Amino acid sequence: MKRILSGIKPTGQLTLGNYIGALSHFKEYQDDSEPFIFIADLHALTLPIEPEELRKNSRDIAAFYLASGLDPKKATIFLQSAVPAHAELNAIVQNYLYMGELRRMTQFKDKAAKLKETAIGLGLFAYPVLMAADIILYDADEVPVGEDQSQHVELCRELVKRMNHRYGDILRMPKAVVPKVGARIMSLTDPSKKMSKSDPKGDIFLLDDPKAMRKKIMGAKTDMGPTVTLDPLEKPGIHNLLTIYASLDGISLEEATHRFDGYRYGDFKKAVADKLDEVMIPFRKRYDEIVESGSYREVLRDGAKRAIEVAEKTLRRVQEAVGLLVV
Ligand code: ATP
Ligand code: LTN
Repeated sequence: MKRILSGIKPTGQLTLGNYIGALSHFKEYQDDSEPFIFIADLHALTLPIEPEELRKNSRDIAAFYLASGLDPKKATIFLQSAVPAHAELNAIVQNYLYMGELRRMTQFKDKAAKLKETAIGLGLFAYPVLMAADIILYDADEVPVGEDQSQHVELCRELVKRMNHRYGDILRMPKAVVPKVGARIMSLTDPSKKMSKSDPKGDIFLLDDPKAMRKKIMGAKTDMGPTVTLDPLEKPGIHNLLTIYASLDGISLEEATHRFDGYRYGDFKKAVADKLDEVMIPFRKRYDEIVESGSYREVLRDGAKRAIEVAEKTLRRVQEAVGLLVV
């Protein structure tokens, strides 16, 4: 069966961008593939974070995975830090990726630009190395992610090519799968910037109450001209709202544009807010129930057991291939 792997790092409250670009797609694979879906908590340590916040964010992501419809009988859901093989494989594969390559990564450049040189941790620089280890460990065929992560998956492909060339075909070649609509949801206050949980201006958070979500949609920055048309360059704000609507409704951007052709901005925004209610209110209810019941704990424990079994096998294979003495 096809293997799927993806994760989200618990660096802050999840946004609508995380939901539309990544989270909402994971369940689509569980009937005909084998999804491994994890909480990238080691990755969350690459920037300073309070211990209590990290713990709460990790729990929230587990609950969001379940609330999104992932079924723990079909998908393996686990914490990255609960599977030691991630760190072990990281220690091996870091020798096959190069400083020049890592320095070119957009995410590193963006995050490092906000820090003093002396405050840039080694983990932030080496972030894509650990991410490559995550992917390789489960022999993933496909990695569903938002657009901003595809560069990291490309680098992982480069690593696989390199190691397979050197040691024979020991690793599966993964590929990034980016959604056709909604791979890059933009900030509602500045549609030239990605909606991002670490830069919360213009974000909709999955834990916002419905009133707050509506207010943010109604106040979203729009563009010149009174009515809805599809024009990503001249009307980036409207384009973003059309993308949000289309993704939540499961239709194409063209269909959404057709549906709102000639609508005034206010009426269109109201329809987007209504659609958001329709999807988010039941989602939030499921999340509350899962957190309340604590059922995510057992899911994570069982998931880690299953993940360890699979990951250990790949780790052995790589250890043997590179010449470590396995006894
Ligand atoms: P941070 O701000 O901490 O860097 P983030 O909000 O960019 O975080 P990640 O944890 O890096 O979120 O991403 C989790 C998943 O959500 C990834 O697959 C990523 O590509 C996707 N994603 C993040 N932001 C967006 C967005 N604005 N639109 C679509 N997908 C997104
Ligand atoms: N970098 C990802 C999280 C992540 C990931 C992965 C995604 C860590 N390891 C492996 C897919 C595959 C992010 O969401 N920023």
